Amino acid sequence: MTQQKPVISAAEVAKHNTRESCWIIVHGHAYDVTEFLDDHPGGSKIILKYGGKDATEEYDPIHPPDAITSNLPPEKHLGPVDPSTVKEAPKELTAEQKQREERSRFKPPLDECLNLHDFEAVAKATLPDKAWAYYSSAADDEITHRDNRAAFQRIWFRPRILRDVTRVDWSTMILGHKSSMPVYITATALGKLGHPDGELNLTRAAGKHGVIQMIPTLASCSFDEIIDAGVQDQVFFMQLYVNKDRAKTKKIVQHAEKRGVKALFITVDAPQLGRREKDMRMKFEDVGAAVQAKSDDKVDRNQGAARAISSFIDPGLSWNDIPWFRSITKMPIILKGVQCWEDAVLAAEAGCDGIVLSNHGGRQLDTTRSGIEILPEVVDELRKRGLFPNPKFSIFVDGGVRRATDVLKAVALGATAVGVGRAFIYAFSAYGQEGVEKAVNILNDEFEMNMRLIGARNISEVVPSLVDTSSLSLHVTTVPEDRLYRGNYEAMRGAAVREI
Ligand code: PPY
Repeated sequence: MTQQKPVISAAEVAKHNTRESCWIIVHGHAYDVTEFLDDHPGGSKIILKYGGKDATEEYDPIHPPDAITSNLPPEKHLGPVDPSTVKEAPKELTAEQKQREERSRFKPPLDECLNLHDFEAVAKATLPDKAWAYYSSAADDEITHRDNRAAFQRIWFRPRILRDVTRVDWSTMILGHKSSMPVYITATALGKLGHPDGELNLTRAAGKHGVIQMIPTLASCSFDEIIDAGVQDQVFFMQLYVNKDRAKTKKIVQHAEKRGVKALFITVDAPQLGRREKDMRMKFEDVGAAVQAKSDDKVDRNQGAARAISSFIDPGLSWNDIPWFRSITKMPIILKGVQCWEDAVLAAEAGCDGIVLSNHGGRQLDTTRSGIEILPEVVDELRKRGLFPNPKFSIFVDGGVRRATDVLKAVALGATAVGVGRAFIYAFSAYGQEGVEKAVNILNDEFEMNMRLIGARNISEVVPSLVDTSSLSLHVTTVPEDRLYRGNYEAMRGAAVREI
């Protein structure tokens, strides 16, 4: 439609830079956003900052490409802007950008990444401050975030010997779909903060390596873009934040099912978004991705990127909604964010197809236990009730997974597969699609070696007796320091300066 409209000059757009008449340019097209100003989930101030100008660079990381076209009525799509009239303003790099560019020049070659931690180190050095703050931040004192990692270190192996491990196979089935490893790429939002191709880096790598990707509700790329980037028969799951407006949720779910998504993971641990202080300290200015938000939501831009765009999520979601989800989709329904055996049992009894034992990467309630720590109690209680093992009810775990040994520990304790989120974002933030492929290859190498060393030839031989969990629930000492997270919590800058 927009293509048939007359070409507009940048000078004409520039005249409309006030609250009374506000036009912006996104991807070479002009839009009249005057009436949308107060409806913008990120508030009007940020749009007004770009009134009369090209907002593409600011818009891209935090909006799916179709956000503007699908939120504005067609008459507000003004038409293409004549590129010859657009004057590129000379770009002044900020001190932070200059430092990052400098560090990026000395980025280690991809081959030097030997494990998944390495991607985090490179991402920390090279990502823009806001992106690093958003991805790496966790709730409050980040204790749960650190313990997600530490919990795996409280499990020890009891390897078996002399089992002829010439051939080992770590491929598996996840919800009836083949996966090259008991790992899936879990949902993480705002992929374009880290890399211009955002989530597509994951899609392309996953398609090549037979790994399943969970598409996030708040991806930077549009849902259809992600599906379209998949190879034939590529398996996708979908992560869902449930909107207060159930009609919107229904539309999203049914569209996903129509496009062939194989399972629906409903996030149940975020009735309100946790305080990620590192993110909040960034005072994220543009907060627009939540195109589902309601017009009367107030936006506090001091709350960080995630909190500012989460107002559409329904805190009223309850067990009573499960039958409704069943009525609108035939996809398996998995609850993501279960944190105790009681809720695991309720989920099984409610007819769900599975659960993810997860604390949302430590980003929600601080000092909750890690998914891996909860797994044994969940398995025990389900087993007592005849609900485990059960091919119709799968248990997944996420949080802190960086090594194939972590995955094997979870599988030994009864998980079908584990989700890996941040490690893959860091991989593409640092090295694009190639980084994700390298991360998958590293995991494959680790699986081969570790399957041999624990004496398991295939996933069905990865059984509880291969692990010692006697220390798993001990919280008698403080969470140990870990080279991965040292210095991850960033203190208030002013205070740090005064200390020096
Ligand atoms: C998170 O940041 O933890 C998320 O799950 C994504 C998100 C982003 C913005 C609003 C709500 C959730």
